[in-house]
Amino acid sequence: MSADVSVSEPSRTTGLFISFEGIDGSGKTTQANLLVEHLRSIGHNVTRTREPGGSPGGEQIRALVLEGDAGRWSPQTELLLFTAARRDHLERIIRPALANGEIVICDRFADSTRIYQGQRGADLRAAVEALHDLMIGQDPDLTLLIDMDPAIGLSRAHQRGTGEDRFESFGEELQRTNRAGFLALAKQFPKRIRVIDGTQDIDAVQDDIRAVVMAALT
Ligand code: T5A
Repeated sequence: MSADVSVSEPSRTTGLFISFEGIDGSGKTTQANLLVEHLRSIGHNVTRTREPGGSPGGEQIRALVLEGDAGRWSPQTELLLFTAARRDHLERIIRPALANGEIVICDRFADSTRIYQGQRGADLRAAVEALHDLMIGQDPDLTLLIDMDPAIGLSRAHQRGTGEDRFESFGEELQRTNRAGFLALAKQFPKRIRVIDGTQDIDAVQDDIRAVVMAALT
């Protein structure tokens, strides 16, 4: 087989599930897009998706949870909505793509629920895990956690201007708590979650990400 053919026909027969995580505005979307572009350019089949959303039903739930007043939903109701969206997304998009041998790159997954909902009440983290085990039962093979100063992340997220700002309206203190929570998760799952320094320029962050992903693919 020539070098050209091996590049255009990667030999993966089982999929690889990669998620991006981090606080709001940490650069997940930018980095996920660059990674997808790179992996496709070297011949991989990639499904690019996101949460909340990713499937038609999941996107409808996305509008419910991300728009409106901060107090629109209680943390418990949010947990149910995010889990419902994730279940639909898994059934319709993620599992079929993985079964087809594709690399799935997902902008946020269950770790976001562990942090954004699980840290908002004493008994909520246990409820998040129980519901995850019952209804989702799967975590990514690899999670890229983009670590970022909360003030910078929040100012970047505010520039987005999409109206999906319900969580950012909780303010910088929540971002600080969430950053600490993500870093603690990375210590809890050191094999799956890799911490990337998001304060570097875009290309340098991407270089670090590619090094981790290419190692996972070999
Ligand atoms: N949520 C989600 C839950 O509460 N529970 C859950 O279970 C799930 C799944 C929406 C919200 O939903 C919550 C968490 C969130 O609050 P989201 O759509 O992923 O989730 O929202 P954000 O994280 O806020 O997404 P953003 O698009 O704002 O941030 P990103 O994707 O982290 O950042 P990105 O790439 O869009 O970059 C933001 C800006 O910074 C610039 C970019 O060009 C862009 O302008 N930038 C950089 N500038 C300088 N240097 C760099 N290295 C840069 N990288 C990016």
